[in-house]
Amino acid sequence: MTASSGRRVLLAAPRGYCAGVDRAVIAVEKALEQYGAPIYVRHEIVHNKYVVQTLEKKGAIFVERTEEVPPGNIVMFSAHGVAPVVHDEARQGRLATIDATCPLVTKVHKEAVRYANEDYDILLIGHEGHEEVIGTSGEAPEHIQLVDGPEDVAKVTVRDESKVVWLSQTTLSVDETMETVDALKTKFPGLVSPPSDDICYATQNRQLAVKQMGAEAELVIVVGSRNSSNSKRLVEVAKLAGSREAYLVDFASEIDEAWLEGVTTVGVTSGASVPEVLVEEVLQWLAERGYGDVEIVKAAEESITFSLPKELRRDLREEAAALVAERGGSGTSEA
Ligand code: 10D
Ligand code: SF4
Repeated sequence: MTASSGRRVLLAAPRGYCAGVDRAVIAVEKALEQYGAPIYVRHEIVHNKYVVQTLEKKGAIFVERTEEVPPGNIVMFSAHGVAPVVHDEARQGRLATIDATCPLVTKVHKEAVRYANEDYDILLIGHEGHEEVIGTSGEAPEHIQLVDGPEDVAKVTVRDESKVVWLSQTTLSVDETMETVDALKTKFPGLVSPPSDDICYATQNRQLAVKQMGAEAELVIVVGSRNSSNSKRLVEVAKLAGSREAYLVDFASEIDEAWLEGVTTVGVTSGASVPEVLVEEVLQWLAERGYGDVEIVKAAEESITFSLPKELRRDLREEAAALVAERGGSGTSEA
């Protein structure tokens, strides 16, 4: 098949790793280098199957609960953030900690604490059960209620309509969130907005790029894992932007040849937790089927970076050993 067949790929830019994911993945690698295996990670460091499998091979052990980590070890908190109670659990379990929470998630935690201290009712727009929402809600459980989309607005009740603020998860659909906010504002005209966007720059930019390609691409392939909120949103945004079909795949091997029937233009993008090597494999797969002509659809420039968690500058193995020794070194957890 030649390029003259008109078959082509529109490749979104930006796509893939955001600054928070890059920082978190490097933090696990550095911790393994500095302290040696095992490094325990509470929850998937980022929601990507390939990243988790690769880090497991290097000596990371992923657990869902702090109590699963034996005393005297190092545990890292994932980029999605944790509730304060999780820091308490780690102390109780005599664990040295590294916090890989994305600074933009921490920003939302701080907003939640500030509004809770001012006794606001906080309406947190986000997806029920998502790790980030669990962490943010844990900052002020008595003040925060979850609003999981516009259809949830009807059931929201507040103590004082003049003291209500909305905050959000960082990886939501921008358009759907604005729908939810509009519905909340109709119900509570005095609703206060967060001081700056909670949906982060990376989520917004990846959605913008997909919107730009959605009108032209009959098919959009989003590389990302099933549990990745921001990756799933890209599929929804592609369909709303006009793409006939949009699919989420972890690996090129999951693409179905039948998806290409009657398709001239394929859009390709990836979620914020997806390494570029997985996109390259998808591009290679498409090129082998006549879609070798690749055009970049650029929606934004990104240059933001975050410094690594400060705990990586300390001797955490020594700290973890001291935590066990100071309480008698029995090796049993009090948590
Ligand atoms: O599910 P998600 O989109 O929140 O997480 P993922 O790990 O896929 O992407 C990075 C986003 C983070 C850590 C939340 F800010
Ligand atoms: Fe941080 Fe945004 Fe990346 Fe989440 S998606 S880790 S908030 S930069």
